[in-house]
Amino acid sequence: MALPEYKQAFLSDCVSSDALKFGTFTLKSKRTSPYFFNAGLFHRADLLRSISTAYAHTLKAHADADPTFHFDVLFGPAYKGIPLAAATIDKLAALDSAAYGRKSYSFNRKEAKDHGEGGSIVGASLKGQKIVIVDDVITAGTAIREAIDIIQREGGELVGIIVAFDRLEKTPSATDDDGTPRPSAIGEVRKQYGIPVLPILTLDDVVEYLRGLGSEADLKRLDEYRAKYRASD
Ligand code: OMP
Repeated sequence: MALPEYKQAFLSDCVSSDALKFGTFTLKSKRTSPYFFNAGLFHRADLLRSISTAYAHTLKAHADADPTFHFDVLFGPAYKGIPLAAATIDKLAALDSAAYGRKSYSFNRKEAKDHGEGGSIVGASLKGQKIVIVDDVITAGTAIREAIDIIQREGGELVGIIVAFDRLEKTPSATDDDGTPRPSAIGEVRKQYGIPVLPILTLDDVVEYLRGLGSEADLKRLDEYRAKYRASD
């Protein structure tokens, strides 16, 4: 099935900016991966616009498909999530100002402030609000669980997570290539919290893209990697 226009546009920006690279990379999990997604490269103005527009479309597509889905605040965990949340809420309002023009964003301070307005949240309060987290990549799930803890501590209700890329990879274990089916960290978060975790792109999208345009050698390495580490959900 052809990718929606906004995914195609984002994928092509990922490749042209080198945010998505093919080669040999060592991951946090120590796995050797034939590709790497680096959201940190989206610092140029046109690329920030590209990634935030793609996040906005991803969230809107979900909300359009499920009329029971509502959120109040887009939360960007410090530091990487901060510009993403601000830029994405702006793009959502541009896509549909009636639906999103009065939604808010907020983020946490890394260190709590003990003077002035106090507290660790900057922007909209999370208390009693329906919260969506925006994050770049979830691999082991450490960072996202910290963000979920903050929301719970502040009395917010987590209703969804948007991420730029889902590697569709099972969680690492001591016997990493033992062939045992295991879920991904994203799959575990979905199940544990009963919420949608919505990626702009997945590894499957990249494989499809390479089938059309990429090198045969890259495609073969990605196919092999995907077969070896594919998550059970
Ligand atoms: P955790 O979910 O807390 O492990 O955080 C995700 C981390 O995975 C990021 O901070 C990156 O260091 C790393 N990463 C990517 O950003 N892109 C990839 O394609 C793969 C990884 C990774 O190391 O698994």
